[in-house]
Amino acid sequence: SLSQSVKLHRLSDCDSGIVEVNLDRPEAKNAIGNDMLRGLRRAFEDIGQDSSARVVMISSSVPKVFCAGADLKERKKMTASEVHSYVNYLRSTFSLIEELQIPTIAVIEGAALGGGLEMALSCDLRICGENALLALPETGLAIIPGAGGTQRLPRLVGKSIAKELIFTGRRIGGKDAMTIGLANYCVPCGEAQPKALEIAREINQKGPIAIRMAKRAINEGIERDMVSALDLEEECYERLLDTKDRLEGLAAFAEKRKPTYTGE
Ligand code: CO8
Repeated sequence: SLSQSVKLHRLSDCDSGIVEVNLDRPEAKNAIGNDMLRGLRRAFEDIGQDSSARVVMISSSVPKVFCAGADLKERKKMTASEVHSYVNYLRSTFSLIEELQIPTIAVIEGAALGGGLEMALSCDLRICGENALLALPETGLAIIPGAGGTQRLPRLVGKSIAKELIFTGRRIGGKDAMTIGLANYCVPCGEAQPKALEIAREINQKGPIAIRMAKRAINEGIERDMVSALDLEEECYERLLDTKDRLEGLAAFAEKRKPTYTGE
């Protein structure tokens, strides 16, 4: 266990490669206090070092909540310079999540507010239960989203919808989140985790280096102009040519069997 409030589970057998980061701070609705933030940091540093990790799910074991955002009680006691270093650490932790080479899936049952939604925005996919409640309520607290929300939300849903959500701080449900492209799926209550696992398993079957290169090409390419983005795609594609897994994929196709990829 990395901290009181963050647990890291590595799944086994045919699901080995799938890692679950579980948020468990029921008394504060998974608010990101210092202990949780350190736990998240260590969890993602750990996963970043683990060459057997293929896909990550971030989930909550607290009923009806994914994460209530920054810990507003701890913050009230912080000095200005403590708030400053806390927010910097939060920002860099979310960047670490975003820049992880393998895919990440946020499993959102219930509230994902402020920093909680910003954490989910740092993931590659978001799966919502029907009871999901997503918002960036910061302007109501006389601040702005400060851990990536003003940048990652518009890149995902477009400027106009992101502005409406940030200016009003409005809470939206899982279905609306799916409609605007914020969530990949909205499933019945309690089924977000199984849906995420189903997707994680699909990803886990694919060529591991290919998945990493695809993530890199998309994430870095989208920030570039088209000519340079296509160059990046070529570079990522070429990285795959000499892999054993590529030959295994071709052999499996010819032999009409499922490929077994080793990540080499
Ligand atoms: N921080 C600390 N404690 C919290 C938080 C929080 N964010 N959210 C809930 N809690 C605590 C409550 O105070 C309560 O404690 P107690 O039992 O001691 O009174 C306990 O958790 C249970 O909460 P509720 O009774 O309210 O539980 P409900 O199930 O009725 O509601 C909600 C759950 C919907 C999550 C509700 O608690 C809520 O709306 N919480 C506030 C969420 C919020 O506004 N979050 C945004 C924070 S702003 C932010 O994250 C900015 C991050 C970016 C940083 C950059 C800044 C520059």
